Amino acid sequence: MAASNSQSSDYFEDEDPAFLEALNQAALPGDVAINSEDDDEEPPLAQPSLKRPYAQDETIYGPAHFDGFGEYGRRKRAKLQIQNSDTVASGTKSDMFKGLAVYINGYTEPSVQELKELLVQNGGIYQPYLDRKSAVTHIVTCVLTEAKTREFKNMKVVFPTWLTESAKAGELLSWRDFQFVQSLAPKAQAPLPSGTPRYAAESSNQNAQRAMANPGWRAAHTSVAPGFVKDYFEHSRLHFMSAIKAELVQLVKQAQTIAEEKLAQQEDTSMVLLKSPGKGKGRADEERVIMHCDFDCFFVSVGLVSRPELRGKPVVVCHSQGNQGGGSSTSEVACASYEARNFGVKNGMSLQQARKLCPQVCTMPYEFDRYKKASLEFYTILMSLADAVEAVSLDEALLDVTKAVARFESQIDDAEDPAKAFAESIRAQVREATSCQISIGISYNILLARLATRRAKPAGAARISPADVSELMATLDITDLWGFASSSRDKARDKLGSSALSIIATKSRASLCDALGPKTGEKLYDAVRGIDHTVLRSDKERKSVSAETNYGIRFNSNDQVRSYLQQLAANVKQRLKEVKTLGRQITLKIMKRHPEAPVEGPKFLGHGRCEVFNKSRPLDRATSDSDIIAERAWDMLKSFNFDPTELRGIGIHITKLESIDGPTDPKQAKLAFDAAPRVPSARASVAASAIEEVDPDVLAALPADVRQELEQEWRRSESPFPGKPPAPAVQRGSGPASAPQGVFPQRQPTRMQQSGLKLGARSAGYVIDKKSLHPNRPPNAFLRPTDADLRSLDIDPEVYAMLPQSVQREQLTRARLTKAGGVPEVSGERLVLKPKKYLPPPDLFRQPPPYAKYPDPPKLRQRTADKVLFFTEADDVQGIMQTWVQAFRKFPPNEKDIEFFAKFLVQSVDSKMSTDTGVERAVSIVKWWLVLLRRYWGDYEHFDQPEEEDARVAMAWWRAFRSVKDRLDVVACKKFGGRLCIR
Ligand code: DCP
Ligand code: CA
Ligand code: CA
Repeated sequence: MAASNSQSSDYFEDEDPAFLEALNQAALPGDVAINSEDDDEEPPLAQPSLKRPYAQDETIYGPAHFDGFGEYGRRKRAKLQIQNSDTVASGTKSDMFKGLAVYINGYTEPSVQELKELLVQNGGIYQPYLDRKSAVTHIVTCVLTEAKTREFKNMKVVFPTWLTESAKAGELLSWRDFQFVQSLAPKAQAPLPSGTPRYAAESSNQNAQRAMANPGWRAAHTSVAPGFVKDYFEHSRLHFMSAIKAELVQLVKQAQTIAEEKLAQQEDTSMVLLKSPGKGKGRADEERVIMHCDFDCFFVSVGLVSRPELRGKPVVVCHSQGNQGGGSSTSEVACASYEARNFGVKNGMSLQQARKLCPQVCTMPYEFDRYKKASLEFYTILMSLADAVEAVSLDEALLDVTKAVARFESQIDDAEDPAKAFAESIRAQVREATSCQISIGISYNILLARLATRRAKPAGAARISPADVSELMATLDITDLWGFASSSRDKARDKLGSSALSIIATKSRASLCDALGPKTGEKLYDAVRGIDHTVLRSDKERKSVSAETNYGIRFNSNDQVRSYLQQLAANVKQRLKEVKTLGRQITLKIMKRHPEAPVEGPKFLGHGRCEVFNKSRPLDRATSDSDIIAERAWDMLKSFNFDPTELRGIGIHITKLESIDGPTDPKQAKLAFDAAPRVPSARASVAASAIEEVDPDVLAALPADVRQELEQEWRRSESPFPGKPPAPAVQRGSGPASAPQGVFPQRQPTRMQQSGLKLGARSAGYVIDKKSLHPNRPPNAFLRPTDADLRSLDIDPEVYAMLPQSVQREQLTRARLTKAGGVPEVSGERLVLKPKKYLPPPDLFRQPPPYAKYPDPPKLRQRTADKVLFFTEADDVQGIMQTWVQAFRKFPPNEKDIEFFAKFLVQSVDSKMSTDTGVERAVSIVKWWLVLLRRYWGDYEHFDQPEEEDARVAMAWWRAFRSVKDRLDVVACKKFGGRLCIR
């Protein structure tokens, strides 16, 4: 191999004479076959005798060629050949393997080391790499996975015996005779007498034989028995398990309907009506709250409800054998109680085995109807509480409760972990309804929630937060992760040396994909980092899209009503658009002042005591057209013939929904035609208080103290509109559809929104964040104004003191509004609270945002788990490198961080395991570092006046860079005879 290639390379600095000398002098096996006229990157050719019979297959069977990888590859391989030649020097025996370049795959017998020695001592080349850059003439292996079989299908794959037998014979035997064949076929079977079916050769079940010999028993227990089919299906657990999958959809639907009806009957609908402040929207993945709910030993738990005497005992559900008997039964244990599990009894085990482990085990029969009943209760509760529910099985469901937990949090006082408190409340409700325990795993994605359930069981709730992930994963095996079968475990053991996640966490994405296939590899790479993009597919269907208003509804004429309906319809249209849905039916809800209620109720602009009327009509077609909706609503409203001044609330609900793309989704299609709208006929309701729908802009335009009063009032109120927030399919990662807009769409953000206060229209799905509202102000303080305050509002304090409190409030509020200017008297004309556009005063001085400070500059090492090195690929490291450099723009880099990076890079280049990718990776990372340093401190690259402060930081960075580069060069010189070229 001539050292003629002295052109500069991407990876190495100029030639190192000592290395070139070594190269020149090394007697490299395979040199002989190289055409020295040719490109010096040509690999050794295959042995001529091997080539000949395959001349026509040259392109397939010929050795793989070096490609343009360049100097690094050449040197790497040259180095390898020097090593090969070292082995030669230690004792050449023959040159029978001359021209062979052999790659040894996986575990072999004899060992790789022995084969390697044998090969090289007899003139062959051992190739530890198998990539497109390597010259490999043969692959030696004892076993191949399916993937490898495909990968190697065009190569010469042989058993190791080819080499060992050739060595014994003293000549190269034909590889053909040792060609590798996968031994998938079962061991050769002894021939059976002709005409005998193979199963007849197996030993027979003596018990069955005996039973079959008894005609009476046969008549009663086999398929000839009357009602056998019916019985079979009634008692077959497996049939039940598969049939229930189909039934589950129906059961879950039923649960949703029941849940809705229950909610509608509840007095306090605030849980349902209040929506969190747009929390679902654009949420970071890690802020989601996903729960995995699963019954503890489901069949047993249900069975124990009617058999309390068996509680606390080892019990199993199987085809009942009574408390005795069954010792020889092959009946399968469907479910074992935790007490039985303590003896080692498991679901799916034979009863016989269970009895061996636990002779006193009690058995219970199947009770399929009861399982369904318990499941219906379970789902009814979940449907009423969760934002989205995915039914996994009768005893198991996945929930997205992101918003539900936020609502829950706003209603309880300082729970340490609101998600956990919410889970406990779900558990309590299920326990109450079914007398069974469920366990709940909580986390921010499905994968982790499922893992959390294992911690939670039995009878508990457990949460895995981002900080727990690496520690948890380090204790697990691949099969502990949901969705990874034992085949993945076997592949991981075979190709990665281990199926422990602590080991898998150190592997690159590429090597996982290589070992397990791209899809599983990617999934596993993410999973060990606690990442799971699985979408929760909600079975909780959206039944309606609506907009309701019941605050400030005061009209004088039908024209006003009509134009208001148009606004409301426009809002509904917007909401339909957001969820890409059309509707086939409209329901108009009207609140009319109760004949006995005062014209202006106690609450300012509230709806007061009302009668509620509903009317539904089909729309001619599935639509979201606001004109059609408004017109139909107007027709319906006209038909009531109400006096417009009596109206206090208007709501439009669109039901019988279907996807905007047409009813392609069978669920949606069904929904559009099946789901009867559960609209009660016109019913009067006495609404004592209300939840107000108010435009946030209107609110923002009010003086602060008036606003506070309204806020206080609202917190005490509830709406007469039973309904529930629609439940969109929750798209993990992308977040659900955006929070619905206020009644008046396309408004600018309000002042309150701008100032960060979480307050706005109830219809817009906001919740008042109690803590953010005037934390230091005693409640009701604004209700007790000082005399001076009152006088400043032209109110006589003495008169004020004599008024009832509700009148006081109204007086006060109105006076303040009047003083604020712009709000007309309530009586007379319809009150139009026109929102004021918020424009910051031109001369308003705005504090510039403060500079971020790093009181304690972050340590790079903190970014990774201590035990598990979580980045192994250039992409990962480049990202971290960038974060590091950016975070330390005002600081010199931390010595420990430099050391950390240096070690990582040196390892990449130097480790025994280091491969081409190791060096490529190190080079690309250091190059990226250089880019970053030049970006920020390019002027200081060759600077030598350390007095300036800026220079101090810059020079520290450059020093760090050079020191790391020097260390890498030492290694590179040792390994490859040249320094790395980074420019
Ligand atoms: N089942 C079965 N055969 C099996 C496994 C389960 O018939 N091999 C049935 C009975 C179980 C039910 O499915 O009660 C639910 O299965 P789970 O895997 O959820 O197990 P358990 O609910 O029994 O126990 P736990 O969830 O507490 O581990
Ligand atoms: Ca279970
Ligand atoms: Ca289960």
